[in-house]
Amino acid sequence: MRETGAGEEDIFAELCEARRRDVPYGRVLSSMCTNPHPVAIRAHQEFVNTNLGDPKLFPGTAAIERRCIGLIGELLHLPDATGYISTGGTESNIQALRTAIQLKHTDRHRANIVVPESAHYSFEKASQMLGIAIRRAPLDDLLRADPSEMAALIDEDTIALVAVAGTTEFGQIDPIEEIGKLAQEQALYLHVDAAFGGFVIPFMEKPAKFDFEVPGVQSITIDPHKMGLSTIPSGGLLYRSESLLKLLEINAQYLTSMVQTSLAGTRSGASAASAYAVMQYLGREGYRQIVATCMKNTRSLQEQLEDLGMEPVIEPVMNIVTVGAGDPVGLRKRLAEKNWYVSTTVHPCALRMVVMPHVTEEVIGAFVTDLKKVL
Ligand code: 0PR
Repeated sequence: MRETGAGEEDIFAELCEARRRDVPYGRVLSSMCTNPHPVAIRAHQEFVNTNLGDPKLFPGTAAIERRCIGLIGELLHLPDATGYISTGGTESNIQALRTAIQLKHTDRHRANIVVPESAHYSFEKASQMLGIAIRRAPLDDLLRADPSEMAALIDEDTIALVAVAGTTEFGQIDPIEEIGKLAQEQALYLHVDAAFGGFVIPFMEKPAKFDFEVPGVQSITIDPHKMGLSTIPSGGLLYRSESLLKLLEINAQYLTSMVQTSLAGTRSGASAASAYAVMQYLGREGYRQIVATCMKNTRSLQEQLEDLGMEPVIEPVMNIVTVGAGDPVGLRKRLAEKNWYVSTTVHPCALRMVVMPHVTEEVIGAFVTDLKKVL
């Protein structure tokens, strides 16, 4: 660190120069994040010095977090759900599995969880950190979890099942009602990862059942910083009952609140304020319009790619397009040379594009024009 401070203008010149090197969202078709809504940014700024790690010092901010969880609970068919605003899907998934361990009181070094092969890599992190084994069940032909394959992996050391509502790679929705039945039959904890789908599925024309409406679902990950248009970091972890959240309580006597359930200690209230503000501002109608536009653009991109001879891996269920393309990894690199960012999937290998709100008709038009050049 320097001995004496630098001038503010010099510092900001350096920061702005660095920021200019970042890829603008208008060139990004690989991300589940997008430009936050202006109302979310304003709320974030207003709460930038708040700390929900010590909620009794910030009772107003803590009340906003509770209202925020209330709104998300309503969206997920359980208005009195409990939970908290986390840093994102990874934290929520880790914490949900921590809850399942606490609930079972089993020897965690024998414990296992059963997840579909499509589960996000955050479950791998959770498995390493929590010291539990992860068993991956093969998918069906449409890349959804196969409940019978999951059932075959369950044994007496299984502590939880995971289902995904909006898979990271293909945007597929698992048959959560069936998996819910399986969880109930086997008396197992069921966590649904709707990090991406949570702010999409409820606003679709024919929403699939994926939330607390499904008996057996105990907790849900849902991220405002993805399709919720909140600022980063803003994740959600919701529980069917308060007793589940309480299993995470750690004594923290020196705090004003005495206990803490979140994984992060010090955590910004901006995450909750931002998510709350944008949900209030848009309402269901606002999100419905956003999702309808994303789905229209998804179909348009899909058709334009089909015209170029690229076959869809699955018909898009949500706003993610995946297509076969001779050498997807090579194509991805050639597109990056033209300053377009797409991603590739692993099983099966395909070119993947997430049609977030910033992926407009104009963006798609310009993207397809350049794609034709590199093909
Ligand atoms: N669950 C699912 C289904 C996810 O898709 C993701 C993230 C997570 C959990 C974890 O969420 P956090 O990253 O908030 O902890 N999926 C994206 C991915 O891994 C995250 C992402 C977003 C990656 C933007 C890149 C990017 O530019 O692809």
